Amino acid sequence: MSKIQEIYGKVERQERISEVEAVCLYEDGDLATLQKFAHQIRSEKHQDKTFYNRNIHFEPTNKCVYACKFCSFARKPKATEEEGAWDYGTEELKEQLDKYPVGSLTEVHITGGVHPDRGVDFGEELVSFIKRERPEIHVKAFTAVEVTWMAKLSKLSVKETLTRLRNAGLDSLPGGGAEIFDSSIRRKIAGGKAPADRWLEVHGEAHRVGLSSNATMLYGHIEDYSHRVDHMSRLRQLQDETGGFNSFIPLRYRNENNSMSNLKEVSLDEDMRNFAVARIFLDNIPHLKAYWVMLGVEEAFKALDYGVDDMDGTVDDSTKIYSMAGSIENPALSRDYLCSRIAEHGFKAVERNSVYEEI
Ligand code: V47
Ligand code: SF4
Repeated sequence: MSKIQEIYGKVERQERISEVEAVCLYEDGDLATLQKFAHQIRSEKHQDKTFYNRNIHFEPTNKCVYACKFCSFARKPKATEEEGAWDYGTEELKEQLDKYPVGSLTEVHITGGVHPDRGVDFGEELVSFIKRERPEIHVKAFTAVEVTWMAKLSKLSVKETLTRLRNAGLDSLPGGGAEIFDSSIRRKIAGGKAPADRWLEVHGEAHRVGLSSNATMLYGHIEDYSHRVDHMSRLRQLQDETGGFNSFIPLRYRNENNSMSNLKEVSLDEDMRNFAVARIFLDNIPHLKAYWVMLGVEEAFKALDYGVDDMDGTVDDSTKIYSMAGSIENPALSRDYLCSRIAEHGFKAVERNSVYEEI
């Protein structure tokens, strides 16, 4: 029996596959076969349900002490408004929240640049403001990179920082800042910012203090398949220990307006291959998310056939990270649109809260 047939057999028997086997699936797996396996796994976990939520983003600043090469969003710490930089606080947050009547929103996702002067106090201020104004809203805020910076600036441990944020009302961490864990690739594209071990430490600590989280992977730039598998393997290992990850979110590198714009974006088939292998390999992370804002709406619906069970949310034109990198301008989907398109694709739309309880 050929190597690939042996791996197919393992997947069919629902056995965990190794890193070497996952690389082999990426390289030699037949896309239709990967699709079939990924679909079987998602059907077993979630039947025909496809999850979404009603969420907005709040991006408090795009000033950043780092200069990741793939980033189209960040401005230098001393950049001015004329140069496209912004600093928002509770006033702007209030303006944003006031647009939404009580009950029309279940989550605010806060992330942005790593601001040179904003430590844990600023994080606490934003989170507690939302909890005071709108206690029913789930606050998913601050990537592991932002948390690491807050801890450093406020001279606290990661655990102390997370505990303070949790006590202020933080509910979970988003999955950003993971990029690709391999140190040689990470150094080239995201030099200087929290290394892989720190990212994983922050999420492990978050899980231990009672905050769940998500995990992303930025792919389709200078990494190869072994780097993607290494990335997912480290997540799988941490998940075995803590069980705190809700969803895995592969993010295809978008190439406009950044320092790696010379790279071509990968094809749609490559996106689908990536979703399918992720669904097969990450047997212990319950949800696989297609973030339509980044991937494109049609592409995200297509991904439902490749193991994806979550479409993220309505977003309502509240994020700039992706449009600045060449993705959808003014991203917003109504609940009706999401539900009818999910149904058109043969799935049942299910509104969820941020920890995937059905609403
Ligand atoms: O870490 C930045 C990525 C991430 C580009 O947890 C880019 O539910 C592609 O993590 N091309 C931040 N990707 C966004 C994020 C996220 C999004 C949606 C939901 C959740 C969640 C988390 O955006 C960064 C980085 O990997 N990113 N620039 C780019 N040019
Ligand atoms: Fe800063 Fe995040 Fe952009 Fe990197 S990806 S430059 S950390 S905003």
